[in-house]
Amino acid sequence: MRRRGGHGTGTRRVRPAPALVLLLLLAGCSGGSQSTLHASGAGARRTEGLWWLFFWISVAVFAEVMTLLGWALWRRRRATARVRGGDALGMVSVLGVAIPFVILAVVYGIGLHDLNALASPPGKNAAVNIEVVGHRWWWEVHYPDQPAAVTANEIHIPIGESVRVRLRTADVQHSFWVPNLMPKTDLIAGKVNETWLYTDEAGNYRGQCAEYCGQQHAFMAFLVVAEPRAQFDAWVTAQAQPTTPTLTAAQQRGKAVFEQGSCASCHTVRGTSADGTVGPDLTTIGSRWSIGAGAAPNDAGHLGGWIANSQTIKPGNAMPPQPVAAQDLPDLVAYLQSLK
Ligand code: HEC
Ligand SMILES: [Cu+2]
Repeated sequence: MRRRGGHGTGTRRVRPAPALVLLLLLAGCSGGSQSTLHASGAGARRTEGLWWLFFWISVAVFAEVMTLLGWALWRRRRATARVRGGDALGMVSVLGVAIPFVILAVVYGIGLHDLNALASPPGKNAAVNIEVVGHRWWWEVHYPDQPAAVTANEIHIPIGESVRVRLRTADVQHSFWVPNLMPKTDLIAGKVNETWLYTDEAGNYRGQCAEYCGQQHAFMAFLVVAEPRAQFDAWVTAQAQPTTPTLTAAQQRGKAVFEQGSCASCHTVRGTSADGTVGPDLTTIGSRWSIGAGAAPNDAGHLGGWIANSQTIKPGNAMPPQPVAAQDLPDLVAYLQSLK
C-alpha cells in the first residue's frame, strides 16, 4: 500500500515550544541566594557583567541571522534576481568570516581581561585567610589566623575586606563555588588552589560543590555568612574556644554517650576526649546552619534521625548507622545542641 504524501504540500511549519522558551527565560531568575545573576560580590559582578554582554551579543547575532534568512527566503520565493558569484563571495567573506572574527576576538579579549582581574582580590593583601578542605561530601573549614578555629560547611567572612581562600581536597576533585560571590575554583588532589571572596553586602550566600564527586555531590553545600567585622571577630573567637558549657543532667549523660561511644573515634569536640578526624569537627555543631552539608535542617528531630541512621537522610555518606540505644538518643541530641 502506498502512503499518500499528506504533508508534502510545500509549506513546512516550525512549531515553537512556548513552555520551553519561557523555562529558558526564567531559568536564571530563580531564587537569589544561589544565583550568578544576583551578584553581591566583586568577583561575581564581573562574571555577571560578562554573562549579560555575551547574552546580548548572542541576541544581536541571532537577530541578524534570522533577518538574513527571512530575506533569503523572500528573495527565493520571488525567484527573480540571481546573486552573482562575486556578490556571494563578498557576502560570505564579510558576514561569515570578518564580522564573526571581530566579534570573537573582542569577546576573547574581554574574557582574558576579566580572567586576569579575577586572579587577585581587590586591595593588595587579603585581610582574612581561610583554608577549606573538600571531603566526600562535606567541607572542612580552618581559620589559620586563629588555628584552633575549625568548623564545617559554614564559612564566615567580614564585609568590605578581601578574604583569601586556600583549597585542598582530602580525596577526589571538588569545586568551590559561591555563585553570588565568586566563580568556581577546583580542589585538585595534590595541589593547593587559591581563590578569594569579597562582598560589601551582609547576608547569607549558599555555596555548592560544582565538580561531580560521587553519590552525594548535590548535598555538598555550604553557607557563606558575610557580616560586619565586629560580629565576624566574635564568631571566629567563639569557634576557636574549646567547649565549656554548663550541662544539664541529660546533656551530661549525652556527653558520656558521645565520648564512650563510636562518635569520638570519628569526630572532635574540642575540650573533651573526642578527637576523631574522619568526620566534621562538632565543637560548634549546635549553631551550624544544617546537618550533612545542607542535607537536613539542624533541629532536634533531624539530629536524632541523622545519628540513628544518616543513610536515610544522605544515602552513601561516610557515617555508618550508629547503634545508639533509644533511651540515650534524646540525651545525645540535647548534648549536641548545647555545643555552640
Ligand atoms: C565512621 C566514622 C563516624 C562515626 C563513628 C560517627 N560519625 Fe558522625 N559523621 C561522619 C562523617 C564522615 C560525617 C559527614 C557526612 C556528610 O555530611 O557527608 C558525619 C556527620 C555527622 C554530623 C553532621 C555534622 C555536620 O556538620 O553536618 C553529626 C551531627 C554527627 N556526624 C554526629 C555523630 C554522632 C553523635 C556519632 C556517634 C553516635 C557519630 N556521628 C559517629 C563520620 C562518623
Ligand atoms: Cu564535591
